[in-house]
Amino acid sequence: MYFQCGKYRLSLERPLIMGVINITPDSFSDGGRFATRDAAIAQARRQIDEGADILDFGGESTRPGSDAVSLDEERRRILPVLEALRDVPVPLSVDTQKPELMREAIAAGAAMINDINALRAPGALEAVAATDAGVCFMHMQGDPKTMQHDPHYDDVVVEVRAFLEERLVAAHAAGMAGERLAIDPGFGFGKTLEHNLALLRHLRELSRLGAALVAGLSRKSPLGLITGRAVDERVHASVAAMLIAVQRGARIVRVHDVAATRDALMVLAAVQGQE
Ligand code: HH2
Repeated sequence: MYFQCGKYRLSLERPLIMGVINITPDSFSDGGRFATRDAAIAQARRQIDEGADILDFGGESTRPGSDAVSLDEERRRILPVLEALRDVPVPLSVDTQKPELMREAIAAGAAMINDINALRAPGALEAVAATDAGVCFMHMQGDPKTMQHDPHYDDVVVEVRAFLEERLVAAHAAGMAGERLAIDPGFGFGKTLEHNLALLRHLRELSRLGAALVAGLSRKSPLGLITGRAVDERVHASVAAMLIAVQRGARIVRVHDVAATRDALMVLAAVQGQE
């Protein structure tokens, strides 16, 4: 199985590491650390050295309670970084909900669009479908401002799976080849601890939908609830959750701590090689 994004054809035989770089002042875990162009570029190069297979840039925090950012501001944060990294040897992904920025980012060299809103904004599906970029469709209940107020599902696994299936059907109808599509249950996006645990427990069911399965648990609040640790002390829990996700079918892991993730995946690969 492959994930095709832009000129890159990535084998999913081994799990891929998607390094997160938030060019924002307010992201929940790295807010402010990579908010300038130079800091974001340096972090991108560091993550490549540490073993990142894809770099995912965000110009708008979507942590619970966050406010939306204007197109101009998001553009100002993202585009100069993409332009500076045009020649790096890994695909660049942009985490955005805005169709205009999707188009501009792809023109500036992005090979992938990662949308927490799963291309539901008017014009978003069309903006990406006409290109050769890969796309990640993520599930979210509500919107970031209010999503953690009172999340409710009758059956979270059934509902998330149905949503992702519907988005895959929409992508196919828009002419997108299956190899360009990734799906993500959206850990922490309109979900209680129990909802997140149920999704992780049953992740295998989502891996059977035929698209590359992405999991983003890195440093998130469910790990804080389980361990009692603050956001900058959640690396070990993040690595544990990531390994569980991979063993249940995740093929792309979205993480802040690339080196720790890579070491853990090397141990897993060594053990699997002996089986
Ligand atoms: N999580 C975040 C943002 N984008 N995209 C995908 N596909 N999956 C995720 O789980 C996901 C995502 C939130 O994390 P982060 O980017 O670190 O924080 P913030 O939204 O505060 O910038």
